[in-house]
Amino acid sequence: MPTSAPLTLYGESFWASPYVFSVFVALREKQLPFAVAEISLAKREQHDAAYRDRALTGKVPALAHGDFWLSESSAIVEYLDDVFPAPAHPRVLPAEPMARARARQVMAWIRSDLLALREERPTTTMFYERATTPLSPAGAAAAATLIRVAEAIVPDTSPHLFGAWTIADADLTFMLHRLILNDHPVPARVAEYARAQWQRPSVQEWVARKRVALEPY
Ligand SMILES: N[C@@H](CCC(=O)N[C@@H](CS)C(=O)NCC(=O)O)C(=O)O
Repeated sequence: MPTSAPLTLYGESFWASPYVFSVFVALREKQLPFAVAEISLAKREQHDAAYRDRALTGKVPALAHGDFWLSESSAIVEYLDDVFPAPAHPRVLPAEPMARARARQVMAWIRSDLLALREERPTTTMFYERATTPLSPAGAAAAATLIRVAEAIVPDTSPHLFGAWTIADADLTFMLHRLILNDHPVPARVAEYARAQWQRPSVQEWVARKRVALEPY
């Protein structure tokens, strides 16, 4: 695949998916030109054979690079760093192996744990109406775990987890904003880290996006 082949990010119409967010930010940070195609989850377009058979999983995001299709957001992020390497394209994962492993750990954990928090503070409460019900004991426990881990890994002396910005900063910040935007108390140092990360231009481009009215999906 020539690296100059066109890139298309398949996202969803409400611009609320944390996984599409991660790939969108990675593409922007790598300064790659790309098109966006919106799949309507409300119309269940992710299950249309034309999309599903290429994306394999029938989920968003998928990235098409020419005729090569890839889904799973963290696989896409790693592909982008492999195929569009530094210094021509800024890295989105740390260069140093232990830091890179830690970044992947944070990303895998965010994608696989904290289910109650993801369910009770869905991303629609970040970009549409705020949550109206308190967290259940399971949701509160997940929030406490997120805060404990963030307190352990957010450094005192740097605005980023690994010296320079990486996509793990964006993913952790997105997860923390499920709490922050819904007025859940977050310790000052972690809140300050997340609020500063939220101002990053690639992140703000996503946040400030004009969104269509929310439909059930
Ligand atoms: N592990 C996947 C998760 C992707 C995912 O769950 N995407 C959701 C949108 S946030 C989706 O496509 N849902 C539609 C469905 O499951 O039918 C990734 O990291 O890309």
